[in-house]
Amino acid sequence: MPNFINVSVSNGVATVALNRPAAMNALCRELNLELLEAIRAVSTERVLILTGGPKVFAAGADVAAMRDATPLEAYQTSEIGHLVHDTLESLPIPTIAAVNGFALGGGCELAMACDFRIAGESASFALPEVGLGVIPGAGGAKRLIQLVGLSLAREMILLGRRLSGPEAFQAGLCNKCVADSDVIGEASDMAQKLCKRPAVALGLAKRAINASDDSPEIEKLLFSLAFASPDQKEGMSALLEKRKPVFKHE
Ligand code: CO8
Repeated sequence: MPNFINVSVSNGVATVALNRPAAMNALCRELNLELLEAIRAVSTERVLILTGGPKVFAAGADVAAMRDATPLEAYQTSEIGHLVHDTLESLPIPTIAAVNGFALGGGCELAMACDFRIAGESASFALPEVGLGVIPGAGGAKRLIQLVGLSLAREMILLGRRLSGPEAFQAGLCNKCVADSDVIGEASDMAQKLCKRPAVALGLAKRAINASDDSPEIEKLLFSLAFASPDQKEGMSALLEKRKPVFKHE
């Protein structure tokens, strides 16, 4: 049984909840290892919702554990962060971060590694690392630039600017901002919509999005691979026959 996360699955929707309330879900090594195992384990479900619960998403890497780290230990912290976030990003199923409260440092980086972010109004997104004498260490700078652009990313990283839920939505960091009490419900609604869509095409589209910086050959191959799924024939036939598709997700 994991100590710092809870995992549940219902009708193909996996929910992984960070559960280290005494330290505001600070991402210690053990929590990261549990998260890695859980993410891999739910990769055969249809959708993953990642949440920190109703109060806080995650207040970053564990500063208490990091303060006296040697450069080599710090490298290992960054390495595990990259591994968890890259695994999350490359999962074959869509992922949704349901964010209430603080998403700071590594917590903000973790949310950014998900495909979608639903924020509560009192959410707070920031990369405060420079103020602690370090820098974002789990791929956050690159993901932030992709989401909000270089100008705002510089403000957040170099000046420590925080974004509230509504500001994060306006900036494109979040897909939706809702009342705090509606965050999980909104994430579940999105998960239900995703479950209705053909799983094979979703997985291929996600890979194509992640590989959009790479050679166009990858997109050509992923596009052609979609034609190996019966859902391609069904989706196109349904359109031509003016009926609703019935997908097999195979
Ligand atoms: N690490 C360890 N413990 C933490 C952290 C943290 N990041 N954040 C909060 N806590 C602990 C506090 O020490 C406190 O513990 P205790 O009750 O034992 O004293 C408890 O959580 C509650 O915190 P506060 O009393 O401070 O609560 P407040 O409501 O006053 O403040 C804040 C909440 C604003 C979130 C404040 O705790 C804070 O600023 N925390 C640090 C935020 C931060 O700077 N995060 C960035 C860390 S660096 C980082 O993430 C680098 C990422 C590198 C790669 C990641 C790989 C995984």
